[in-house]
Amino acid sequence: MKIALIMVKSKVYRFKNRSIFFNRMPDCLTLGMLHSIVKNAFPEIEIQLYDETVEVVKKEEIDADLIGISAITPCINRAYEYARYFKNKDKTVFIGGVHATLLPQEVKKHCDSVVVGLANETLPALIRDFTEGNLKDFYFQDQNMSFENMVFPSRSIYEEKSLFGDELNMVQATFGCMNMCGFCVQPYVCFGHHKRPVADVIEEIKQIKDSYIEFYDPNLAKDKEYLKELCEALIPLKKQWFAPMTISVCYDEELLELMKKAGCCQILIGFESISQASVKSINKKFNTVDEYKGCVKTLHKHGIKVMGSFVLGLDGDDKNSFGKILKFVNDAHIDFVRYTINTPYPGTPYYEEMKKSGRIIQSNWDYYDCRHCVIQPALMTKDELEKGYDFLWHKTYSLLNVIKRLNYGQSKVKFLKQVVHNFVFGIVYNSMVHKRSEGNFT
Ligand code: B12
Ligand code: SF4
Repeated sequence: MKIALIMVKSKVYRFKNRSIFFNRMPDCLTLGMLHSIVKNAFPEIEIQLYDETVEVVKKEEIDADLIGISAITPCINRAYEYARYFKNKDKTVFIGGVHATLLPQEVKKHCDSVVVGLANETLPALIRDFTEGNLKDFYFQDQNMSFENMVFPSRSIYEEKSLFGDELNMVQATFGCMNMCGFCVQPYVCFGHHKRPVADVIEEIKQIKDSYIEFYDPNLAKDKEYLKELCEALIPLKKQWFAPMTISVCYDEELLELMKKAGCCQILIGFESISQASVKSINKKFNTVDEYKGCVKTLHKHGIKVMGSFVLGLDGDDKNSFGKILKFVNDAHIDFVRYTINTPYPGTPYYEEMKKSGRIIQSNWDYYDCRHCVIQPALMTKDELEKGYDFLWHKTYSLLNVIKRLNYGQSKVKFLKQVVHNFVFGIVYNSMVHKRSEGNFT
């Protein structure tokens, strides 16, 4: 039996100019994990992998009995196009991923079967049922699913697809997050917050050749005791690492010291807004705007760089907010900055709330890529918000602002290295990654 697993790209987002080499760098663990799940359960099955985010996929050449498609919300329409194509060829199609988890009933209309939540246990069940002619409409992640002894992702699947033959260097120790921030899907994607045993994570990391790893956890600091245990175990491995976590870590200097010792070089923090009213509107209780600058300073003191993430267009923001944010990120000396437009994802209470109050102005999921305004902002127009988003991405990464922002007393060598790194990051993002377009591609 042959199974094809396809990761689809989104329509109005990036991955259009495939010739540019940045487009051939894999940045997702999903196919590696799905490949490993199938391979472990059914070593005899032939698995074909296609990732539209790094390669041109010729669907006419795909010949498999079972077709599985992975998509997040902004990619889901593309997944439906693929599903229609393969169903017309009498193939059996199933779809999984975040959108399928949030809106399984919608997704079912486009395929034979839907996988809801993590696929570790359900994908083998689906394949077994298919071979027995007993495929079900839905496969739901068991709420008591075990996170012990999870299979390790297949790390070399991009050897031929990517530009540099990269091995995947990402790892996930914890899943989900129950902090319930309004705009976030994490409370709903895998039915709670789950932790793998530290020993399992360490065993997996030992097998990663790269000396730098990225944690793909939504919030690695959700459980501080767990993070401490993980850090202790990471020390002998001498890896450098990056992870997303909340600002709460900045209030525990002992933990920061341990993180640094364990190889942490940068963390991503969701500051979200510099307006306390906006922060409150999304229920991000632990973010105190007045303390942001001090928190960044503390991280720098411990040798940890900060990638600051901001959500634009929250209910306390108006068209004057963008200039203030630019000044703030410079004054606070945030090392890297990311901006997204506030996007309520379908299938969450936040989306329902926006729908009820008549604020949804775009219902095509293609535009739910955090680069387009899909809801009526409270204190400005859609145009003002999108222009403010463009303004911030461009201004934040202009050479002048990069120099201002990174001038916080680090050594000359570190400063120059950071300026170059930031400048390149800015060029990449501004020219292709965050760019908005109407996306006509085949
Ligand atoms: C890496 C990553 C990216 C990468 C690439 C993602 C991609 N597919 O295009 C980059 C950096 C490009 C990116 C960009 C964006 N991302 Co992103 N990203 C992630 C991240 C951090 C990790 C994904 C990952 O590799 N997980 C590890 C794998 C193993 O888990 P998984 O993908 O969930 O897969 C499991 C299940 O979902 C399921 N499954 C998934 N697919 C399939 C398919 C089949 C057939 C089956 C059976 C099962 C199945 O089984 C898998 C194993 O259990 C997640 C957060 C997270 N921790 O999950 C966000 C996340 C997926 N991103 C998200 C968002 C919003 C975006 C952006 C829109 C905005 C932004 N942040 O800039 C853009 C848009 C991208 C686009 N293509 O248009 C949201 C998705 C929300 C949604 N409703 O879909 C997430 C969940 C983050 C969040 N907000 O919580 N992202
Ligand atoms: S802390 Fe981060 S991951 Fe957790 S719910 Fe809030 S935004 Fe989502």
